[in-house]
Amino acid sequence: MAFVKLETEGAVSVVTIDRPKAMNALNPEVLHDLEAAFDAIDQEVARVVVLTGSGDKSFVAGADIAAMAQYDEQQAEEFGREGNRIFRKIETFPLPVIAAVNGFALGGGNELAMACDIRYASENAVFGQPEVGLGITPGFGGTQRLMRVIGSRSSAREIIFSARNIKADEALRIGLVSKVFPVEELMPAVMKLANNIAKNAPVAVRLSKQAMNEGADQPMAEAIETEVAAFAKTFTTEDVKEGMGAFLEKRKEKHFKNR
Ligand code: CO8
Repeated sequence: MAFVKLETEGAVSVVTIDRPKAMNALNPEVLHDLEAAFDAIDQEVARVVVLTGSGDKSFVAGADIAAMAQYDEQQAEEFGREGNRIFRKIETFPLPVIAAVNGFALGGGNELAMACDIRYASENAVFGQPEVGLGITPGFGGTQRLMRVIGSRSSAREIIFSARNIKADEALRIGLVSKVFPVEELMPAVMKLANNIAKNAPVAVRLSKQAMNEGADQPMAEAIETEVAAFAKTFTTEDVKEGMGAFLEKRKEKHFKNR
């Protein structure tokens, strides 16, 4: 993996897109390495994944414009399909994925962050979908996820049609990110959140993610059934006995077994 690093710190796997000379822009090789990194995560060990960009300027500055400039319609379709497949894989990855947005998150960068479960950003982060200014549409999920993430058709259209940049404070206000931190505090805050999530019952966390993902695309009556099924399934685990047992015994220490 020349363009993506995978490190595991305790229960947290950190995936870092590492192409700083091009602001971590995504070309087919970077996308391939990104998928390989997620495939390499040991889900028996890791409980949470953190996704970030190397350097202190950019999370991901989008798809690689120099590469795309050469594409014909068929190549564009292939690249768009491949990027969407990999981003959907991240969105539906069994473990929670936290984006640590440490700088530019433009085009495919914002789309990648939106495929993650939670976004924390540094104060210097800049978001946006600049595609229409380049003569293209968002192609890695932006036309679909931005509206779903911020919950406003008007704002999603305003952002995509205007191609304007969004600073971290506005991203926080519109719900594109959950929290904003001074640059040096971003990774410690993300790791703290990741470790807090990792302390909880892993099967329950995974089923919660699955239910939220599946339910988002279902009519409410079906979505409620999705939740009921997930909830019932947790009662087949050993960890439900540990979690509730610890409460009833007034015990702070919990030892979840991931089963
Ligand atoms: N692609 C390729 N190279 C890039 C990209 C990019 N997206 N972003 C930055 N780089 C390169 C620059 O070309 C430059 O390279 P070099 O040193 O060789 O000239 C290097 O990174 C450093 O960049 P800058 O000198 O421009 O650094 P600045 O700090 O001045 O500016 C910016 C940083 C604001 C991030 C600026 O580089 C920029 O505007 N980049 C482009 C951002 C953009 O428009 N992104 C959206 C791309 S389109 C997209 O993502 C569509 C996704 C769906 C694709 C579906 C395909 C079918």
